[in-house]
Amino acid sequence: MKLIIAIVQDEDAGRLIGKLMDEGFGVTKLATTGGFLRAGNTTLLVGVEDNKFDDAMKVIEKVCKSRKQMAASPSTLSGTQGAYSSYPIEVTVGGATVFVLSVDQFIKL
Ligand code: 2BA
Repeated sequence: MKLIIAIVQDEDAGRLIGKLMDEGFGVTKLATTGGFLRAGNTTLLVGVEDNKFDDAMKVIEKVCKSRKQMAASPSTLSGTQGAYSSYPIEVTVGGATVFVLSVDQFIKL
């Protein structure tokens, strides 16, 4: 068994959960925050049998879209007086950031 940890954009989360559930996967949704943008995103935990792993990944790949977002650059030191400035930069977020873990045991009590 594998545990898929998928960090996705909030905009894709509802549809992704629906599609995964329709295909019989168990899903847990966590409300999370990205460290760089400091904006909300969604982390899904999906436990899948090895023979269903590819099917689950296909659903994630199909639903999750990459999008461009504006973010403030990290502050940079400028001038001699130690003034800090930041400027907007464009970043491409997603489709999905996925971690795959092997599961030792899956227990329901
Ligand atoms: P955030 O940390 O808010 O990052 C949002 C997007 O900002 C990233 O999209 C990437 O395009 C950009 N970005 C992140 N760090 C950057 C940096 N130091 N300099 C320039 N641009 C940077 P994604 O790569 O698609 O990541 C989407 C979200 O997935 C991240 O949101 C974070 O919540 C999670 N994530 C990505 N890589 C991760 C990792 N190695 N470990 C844990 N979570 C991760």
